[in-house]
Amino acid sequence: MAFVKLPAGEFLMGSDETPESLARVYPQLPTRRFDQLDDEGPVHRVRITRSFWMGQHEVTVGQFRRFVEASGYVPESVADRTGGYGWNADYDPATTKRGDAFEGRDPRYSWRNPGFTQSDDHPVVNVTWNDAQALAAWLSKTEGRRYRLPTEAEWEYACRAGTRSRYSSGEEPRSLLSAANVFDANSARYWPRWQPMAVDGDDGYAFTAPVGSFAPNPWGLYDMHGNAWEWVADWHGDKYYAQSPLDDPQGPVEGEVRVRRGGSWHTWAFYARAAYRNWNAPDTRYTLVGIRLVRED
Ligand SMILES: [Ca+2]
Ligand SMILES: [Ca+2]
Repeated sequence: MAFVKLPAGEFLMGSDETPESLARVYPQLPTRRFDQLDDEGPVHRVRITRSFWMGQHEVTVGQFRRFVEASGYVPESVADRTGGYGWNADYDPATTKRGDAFEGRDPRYSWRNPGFTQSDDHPVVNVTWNDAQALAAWLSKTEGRRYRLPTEAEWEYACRAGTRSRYSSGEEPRSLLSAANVFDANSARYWPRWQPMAVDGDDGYAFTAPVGSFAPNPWGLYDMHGNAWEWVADWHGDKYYAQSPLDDPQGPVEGEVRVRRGGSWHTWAFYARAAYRNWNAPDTRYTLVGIRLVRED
């Protein structure tokens, strides 16, 4: 795994953009979507007091396979026998009660098989927060250096890479076309009813892309926006930013759901913004969610 050393530093975390401003940039979204972003504010200053090494890429299928084979670890979707989620050309969300874009849970889907083709250099998906912890613990033990998930603050610091715009590539969704694999014209061929939500253009990938296929951000990190959502260490707290400490915030002490960041290959550009926060239970596995690790200095 390649890592990039990030310096200690400070930045402004979060967003306080108004619904009116967002509606101008994302006119295709219903306006109620812009009223659900309270957890992105207030914008607050954060200091990262120590340098750290950020994974240059998302953890790949090949890397995760080597971990599973060498450690004997059984990923949660296999261990609990309920499986993961997957894409199936014959599956129609409209005829299902849940209406989800993907079929599952189903034991035929797991980190090995999300229903679409992935080679070893694609980001691993259908992995849980607990699986990410197991990978970090095994690597730490094997290599004698500490690996872990980034904190949410470290993640946004790394994603922004000195920028304050909606994306590290700029303010406009179209700036993602060369910088991130998101829901685009390619993906819309498979989910035509969400065509209006597709970023205006073709990024070349309907499903996951090999990591590092797009331009890096200013700090040399790839796919912080898009490709696979990335689990971070923190519990999610709706009001956390208002009480977050200045130095090295670690998230709420307790919670029920873990944060994931950055959006994915199937995510509308609005939800791939640097400030956007989403979350799931730690045993959630899904076709869109993967891992990026930090190595300590
Ligand atoms: Ca795409
Ligand atoms: Ca990503």
